[in-house]
Amino acid sequence: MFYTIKNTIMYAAMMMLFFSTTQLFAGCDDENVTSSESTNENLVEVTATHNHEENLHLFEMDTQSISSGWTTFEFKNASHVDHFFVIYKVPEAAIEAAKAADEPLLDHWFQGVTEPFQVEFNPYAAGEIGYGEFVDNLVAHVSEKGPWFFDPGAPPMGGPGFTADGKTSKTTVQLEPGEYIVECYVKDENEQFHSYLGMLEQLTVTDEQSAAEEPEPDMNITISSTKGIEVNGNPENGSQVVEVFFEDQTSYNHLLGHNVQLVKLSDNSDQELIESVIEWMNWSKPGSLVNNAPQGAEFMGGTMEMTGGSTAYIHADFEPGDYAWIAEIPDPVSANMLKTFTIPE
Ligand SMILES: [Cu+2]
Repeated sequence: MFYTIKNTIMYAAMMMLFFSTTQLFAGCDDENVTSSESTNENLVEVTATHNHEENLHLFEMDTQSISSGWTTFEFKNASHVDHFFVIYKVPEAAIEAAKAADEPLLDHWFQGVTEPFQVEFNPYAAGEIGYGEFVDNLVAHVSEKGPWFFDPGAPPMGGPGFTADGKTSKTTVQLEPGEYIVECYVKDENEQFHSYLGMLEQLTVTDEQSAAEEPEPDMNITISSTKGIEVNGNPENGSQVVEVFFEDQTSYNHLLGHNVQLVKLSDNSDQELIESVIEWMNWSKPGSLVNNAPQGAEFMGGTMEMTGGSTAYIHADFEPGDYAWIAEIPDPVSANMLKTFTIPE
């Protein structure tokens, strides 16, 4: 079943490569047309909140619709637990299936993907079945309710990475016109995914091309399955724009691909702390990716998973201290996806 998922992702990646190539040419034309217009940031402001009465985790977005092109997401975590904001492009097949079922797209996604994930995860989290059986059950359930999730697949388009409670992070990605679903799959103490508890929203990217320009990076990161995280340039105190290029993408044994997270550490030579952070980041382990990162680790944002060939820009705000770039994969050390660094006083 990993093979199926992997093939799906590779197919999606190939399609994205095709789309991004065509968009490259479209973008050149549009730039000429809009060059005399003033630039704007094409900003979506998102606030993560918690409704204590009903135990709902929510994204409050200042808009449900935005023009296409470079789009910046300002993600304010106003709740008591950690969150992120991952963006998936909804395939046309899902839009058609929702229409055929006479269901709103968001409901159709919830029933096709979000609910099956939670329903099949429950017995595994309770220790009643093993991981392999959970994955088999999950694939069967999603194939029945939301087959478009595997074929043609919903390409991940990045979005603000892990952001600690009380923190704000900012990430820019390029979005083409279409329908998108955004979610957070951090879990609560009952092993329930935030997406299942309300953190699932729809964003429409319109045909209108925004005048927002591609951000100018201060430093670059490249991530790939073969070389891991490669950092070019030194982070400095203050605001820094970090370009992240996804050279490729693949599927790891937690069924997801790689991404780049920025974490502030009380001491980045503390191996026990780093081990506990790695352990915490793995959603597929019961007890992990629950509520808040371990004491001594504070997530500052990053970029969620993207298809190979994609670029995201992280708007980081550094202060003196210890940090690491880390991918949310089960064994980031072996994959060369853990890079510690220090911003001097
Ligand atoms: Cu969350």
